[in-house]
Amino acid sequence: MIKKSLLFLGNFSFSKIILAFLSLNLFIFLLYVNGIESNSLNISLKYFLFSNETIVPNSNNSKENLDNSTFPTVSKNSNLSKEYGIYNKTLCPMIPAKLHGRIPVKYFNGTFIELENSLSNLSIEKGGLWSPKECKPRYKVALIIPYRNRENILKIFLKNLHPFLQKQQIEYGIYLIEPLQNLTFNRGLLMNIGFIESLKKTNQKWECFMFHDVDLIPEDERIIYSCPEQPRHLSAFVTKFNTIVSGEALFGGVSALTKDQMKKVNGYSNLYFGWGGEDDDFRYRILQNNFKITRYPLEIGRYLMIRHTSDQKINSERFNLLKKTVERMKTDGLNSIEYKLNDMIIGKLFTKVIVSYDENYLLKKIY
Ligand code: NGS
Repeated sequence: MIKKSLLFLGNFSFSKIILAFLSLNLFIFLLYVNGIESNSLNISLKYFLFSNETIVPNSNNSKENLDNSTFPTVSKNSNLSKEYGIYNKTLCPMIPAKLHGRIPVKYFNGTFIELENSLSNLSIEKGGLWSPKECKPRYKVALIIPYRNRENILKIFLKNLHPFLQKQQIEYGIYLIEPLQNLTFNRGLLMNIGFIESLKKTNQKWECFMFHDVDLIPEDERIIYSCPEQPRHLSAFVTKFNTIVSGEALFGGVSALTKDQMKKVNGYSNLYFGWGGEDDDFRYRILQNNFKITRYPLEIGRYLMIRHTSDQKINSERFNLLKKTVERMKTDGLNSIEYKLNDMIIGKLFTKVIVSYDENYLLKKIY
């Protein structure tokens, strides 16, 4: 009798173990079938199945650390702590402590190699990418710069902007978008291409975009290259030939939008070939979508425009186009763009995207 019951008990626990083992396998299999394969799940499964290291829950609930709380804190010296080490860092401050006020623009007239050498201590990664090492960056920012035939100005831009951005402790990338020589320059279209290509190239990394003219250099460290809740016009006061250009109705020069805001307004119009109007069109789109444009005050929002001769022809159609901005904005922009990517050059200080487009085709497509 006792022998029989022991046998029964033995059989019972053995079948229970088998059952538990099968259920665990089934559970893991179902998770994969359902495509539930998030990072955190991977990390915890990795731990559960293969590790005897303990995950210490993040007990620091200060405001700064809340955004980190989804990441497990791993005991020091473990391999995983090295692998996932970045998650242990605290967020970089919203406004870095070392920012002072006005800064002089540095001029540069050496070669590109000399420029690269002069910036070699900044640890800029290929393609003009950078991220702070001492903290986890709050903002991932792409600078989109329509560009053609401005080598000397570009050197001054890079000489000033790389150290300026690094002081802000943001993660950033610098993208120049250049049309083939025979094409009419189209600033809005090039901004749209920069938005699309910079996201494609980085697997959708960027969250915030600075649409930036190459001839504008910030003159104050308190101009933060991040995206606040509303679109921001950064170059609110531009010193151009010794006079200050400013106005509530302007939105060109340097402006900041989040990825979502850019998508919501369908980007820039693709139809402004030549100088003028595309920034006014963009501003109408933003206001029409119930966003408010913010600006820094006169003491902060200061840029210097580097002198150059203009080689762009003025777009005589711009006022006609502006009359129909609102009517057209849902069908003319990111969702209707067509271009050819001719080349992508990964430089030491920037990524250059070389493109071509068919002016007549794009204009006919809408009208
Ligand atoms: C407006 C242009 C804008 C231009 C702004 C500032 O008149 O595209 O001047 O120009 N709009 C039209 O022509 C419709 S600036 O002072 O930078 O030369 O951005």
